[in-house]
Amino acid sequence: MAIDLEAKIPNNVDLANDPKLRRALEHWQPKYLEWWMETGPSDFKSDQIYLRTAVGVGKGGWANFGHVKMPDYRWGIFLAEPEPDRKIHFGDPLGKPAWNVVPGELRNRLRRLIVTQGDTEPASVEQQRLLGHTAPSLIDLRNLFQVNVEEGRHLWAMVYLLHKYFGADGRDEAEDLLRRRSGDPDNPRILQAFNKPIDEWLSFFCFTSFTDRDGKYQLAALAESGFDPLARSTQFMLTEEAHHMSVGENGIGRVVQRTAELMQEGTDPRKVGAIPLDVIQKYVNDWSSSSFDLFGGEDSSNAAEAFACGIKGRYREGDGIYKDPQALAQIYTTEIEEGGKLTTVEIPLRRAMNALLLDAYHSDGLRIVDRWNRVLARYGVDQKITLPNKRFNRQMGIHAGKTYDPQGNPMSRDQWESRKASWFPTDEDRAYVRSCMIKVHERGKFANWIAPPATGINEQPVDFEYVMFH
Ligand code: BYC
Repeated sequence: MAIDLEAKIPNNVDLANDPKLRRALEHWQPKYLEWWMETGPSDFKSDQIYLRTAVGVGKGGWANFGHVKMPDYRWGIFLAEPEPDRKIHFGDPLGKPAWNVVPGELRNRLRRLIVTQGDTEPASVEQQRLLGHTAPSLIDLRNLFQVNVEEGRHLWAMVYLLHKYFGADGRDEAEDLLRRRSGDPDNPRILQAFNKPIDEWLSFFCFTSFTDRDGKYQLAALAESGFDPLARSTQFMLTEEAHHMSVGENGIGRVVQRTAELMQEGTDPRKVGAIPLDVIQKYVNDWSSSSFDLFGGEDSSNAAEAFACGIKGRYREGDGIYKDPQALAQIYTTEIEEGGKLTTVEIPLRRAMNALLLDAYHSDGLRIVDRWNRVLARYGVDQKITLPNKRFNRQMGIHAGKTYDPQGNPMSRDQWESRKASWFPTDEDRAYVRSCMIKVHERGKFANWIAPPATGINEQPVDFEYVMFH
């Protein structure tokens, strides 16, 4: 499908030849901009930010880079190229042609998944709205805004599906996506981690490391969908998502590097406004465990239904890595605390789809923590950052209400309460981290709590003018 970049809404979905849909989306567009102005990044609206804008879906050269004012960003609708004669490759409809319309009986279930996915996008922008004021450098400020505008584009991706395929209900849902607010007690965002405040950069980097990574795994599962427009939307979103996770992974890596440099030279990080390793560990514990909850329950009839009816697959299902694409008559085993000890439980595989996705995510988390630990080793620091066990601090699923230490060992509620302050940021830790957040707007300069990145953006130097203030 040709890409129309000149249209009011850039797109490759032939909006020009669908006047009803085009009008509906053009009606939603000013409301979206109003939402952006009200709850998007506070200030910086007249500054020129060096941003990447999606302009196509091809493998090479799908984006342009240039200085843009954020409210002028060209938010568009882009679906990956269709695969001719695509067949559903898992669940009960295995081998049937992929759907290009929503099967009536799947309507509610699909809409719920699309709305839940869509809701996380504006939520994250709202959570991060004040961070620009304390950015540790120009390149970090630019990366924050890049993540923000692309989360806005991901909202567009889901709103397109709601408008195109779900009639009046879809249009209502699209309006509601702009009405809910992160952290609002009366009208919060749907998933819990998207209501947590992010008011300093250590949380931002943990969020982009761990919560955006949930995004990667959920989008990858939806990219397998038998509902082809959802599969193609999420496939393209994954292209953009990779940068968001690298902002987090490299961001924490740079914080760890700065702390390690100071430790190597014998300076206490706390004396010079940098972040001690034990505080970094507490933030990792907090954000990773609340991201585990985003996978839903390990034993879930919702997940079983979504798999059975062909709308949400397993991670890399299409690569043919699973023996049985229908996941019938197989058992998933895991361990749960019973009477103070770990006991093995068996879950029919289809009901364990969320647990399987969490397993893949957790292994990926171990990989990034390992990367941070290699930085520590390079500076001769013999401490390590650890990723908590999947059972730790769970509010959703089979472990909710139970108490485990970060290694996953069961413990009593009293023991847990008495150790809590050593695992999670205390009020003092949070106040200290906030006190380190000092804005740096000079080209090529960095706050003292974070090392410069190894490279710049789009082959520009690290000291490039990533933000031009008006
Ligand atoms: N908080 O059967 P269950 C991203 C609800 S992040 C609150 O155990 P299910 C991004 C659940 O809705 C990726 N409620 O689990 C990252 C259900 O409610 P109903 C976002 C929760 O339904 C950074 C009930 O509990 N995408 O893209 O199989 C920046 C029982 O649930 C939570 C998606 O999530 C929770 N943590 O799975 C920007 C993909 N967990 O229906 C963006 C779409 C569960 O009984 N969503 N509940 O009222 C899904 O696939 C599923 O909705 C979930 C839950 C995986 C979230």
